[in-house]
Amino acid sequence: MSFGNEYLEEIYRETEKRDRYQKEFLQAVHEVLSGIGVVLDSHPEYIKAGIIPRLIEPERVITFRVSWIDDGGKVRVNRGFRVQYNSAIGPYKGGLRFHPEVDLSVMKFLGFEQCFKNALTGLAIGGGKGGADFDPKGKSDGEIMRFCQSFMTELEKHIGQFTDIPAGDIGVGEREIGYLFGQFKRLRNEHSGALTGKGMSYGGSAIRTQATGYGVCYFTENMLRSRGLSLDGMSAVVSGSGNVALHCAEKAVALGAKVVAMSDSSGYIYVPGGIDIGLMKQIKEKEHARISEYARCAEGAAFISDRRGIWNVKCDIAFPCATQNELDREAANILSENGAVAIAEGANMPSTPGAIETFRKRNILFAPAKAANAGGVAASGFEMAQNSARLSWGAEEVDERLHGIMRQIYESCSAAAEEYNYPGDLAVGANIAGFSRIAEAMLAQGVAY
Ligand code: NDP
Ligand code: 2IT
Repeated sequence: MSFGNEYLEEIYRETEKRDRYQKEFLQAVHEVLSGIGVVLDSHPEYIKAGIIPRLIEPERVITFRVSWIDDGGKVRVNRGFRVQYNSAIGPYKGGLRFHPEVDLSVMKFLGFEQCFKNALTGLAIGGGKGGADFDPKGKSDGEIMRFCQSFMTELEKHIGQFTDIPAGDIGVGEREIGYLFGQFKRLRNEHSGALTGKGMSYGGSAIRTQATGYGVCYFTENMLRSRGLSLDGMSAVVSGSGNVALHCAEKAVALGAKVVAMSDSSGYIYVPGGIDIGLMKQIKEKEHARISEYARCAEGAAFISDRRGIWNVKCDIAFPCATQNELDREAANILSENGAVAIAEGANMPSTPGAIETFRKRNILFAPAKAANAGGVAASGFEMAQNSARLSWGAEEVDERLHGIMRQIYESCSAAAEEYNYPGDLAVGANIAGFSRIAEAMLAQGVAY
């Protein structure tokens, strides 16, 4: 650990002591602190106001029991969470994740990252995250609905359009948001924008489903342009095959790239001639099948049952879009040796610290998650704006706004990196730009005691 700053080192040591079992959370805190020492040098008032220790500690953590009855009549119990991290710049905002690996560390790392990401969008949204250690795999539609209803019966007490606005994440898509919203409305007798990612028939926004993946590509185009490059003609590898991965792949292909590999948690498919994204969407979104199905349907496609092996596939650009810590130092070295020139993170914290170090050392362009995947939450912000105004914008208008916001995020990360003497380091730039906005808002609002 070295932040080149004793004050930050002391704070990190304290955090480590307090939250010693929260591996992912500590990793996220370490990554942010390692880039912001330079800001403190020119802003001693942030130290005096205790901005950093206050920012590290979530404003509120709610955990709750979610009991539900499965199709066999058996009572099941899961653990639900909502981490209301920081509301300095707006109401808490962030997704809900349903995945068996969800625990407090994962919730806190995601909530912490969300604060900076949301600040980067320039919108008035604070940071939060939630979810449950519920595994949607193999559950019937009825079980999913009953689980969502039970989950919302408790969550409803803590959210609202001016307080905290959840959305989707891993395992929570449009179907789950529908069931969650239905229960929220029933309990509150209120049809408001308290959730985003809603269906278009009841208050959703055009392009919200696509926004995270599309936004990753828009950010990437801005980043590549800085080296005179573009996605056009590049070969790409996209890990995952969920919401973010599918729309990232779709837009990459629309912009002229060839996506040669995609994955799920059971393995990856390799298609040297390029994946047919329409067919992939049919298999994943309509049939809800495993990715191996693609190899059965399409010629020239191979399925390899090794999910980490995807990074061995030669490509110009890699888009990790599945989950945290899926791309480690070894994978980063292989990507680099195979000639990759850029990495753009669609998932949250997909690259390990060792991988990020490798990208830096090897001068590989790196688009960090909190900037590159902010298009999803930005479109959620658009959905909130439309709900408040009782209006609905067309797809073209939303897409144009998304373009604008991703360009602005790229420019503010790039400018912050430049200003603080880390030219071209978008990871440091994102931390500085996000942090600076939250710090100013916290400073203005004083210390509550
Ligand atoms: P989905 O549930 O739609 O898809 C997740 C994909 O990742 C699936 O292909 C899944 O495979 C794979 N995956 C999940 N867990 C693992 C694991 N432990 N190992 C290997 N593969 C895994 O989720 P999203 O696409 O919405 O989310 C993907 C990432 O993007 C997450 O990190 C999320 O936090 C982030 N993100 C999402 C946003 C959104 O708007 N949805 C916004 C910004 C970031 P399988 O089906 O086999 O489990
Ligand atoms: O990680 C994320 O930014 C999300 N899962 C989306 C959050 C949101 O509120 O749209």
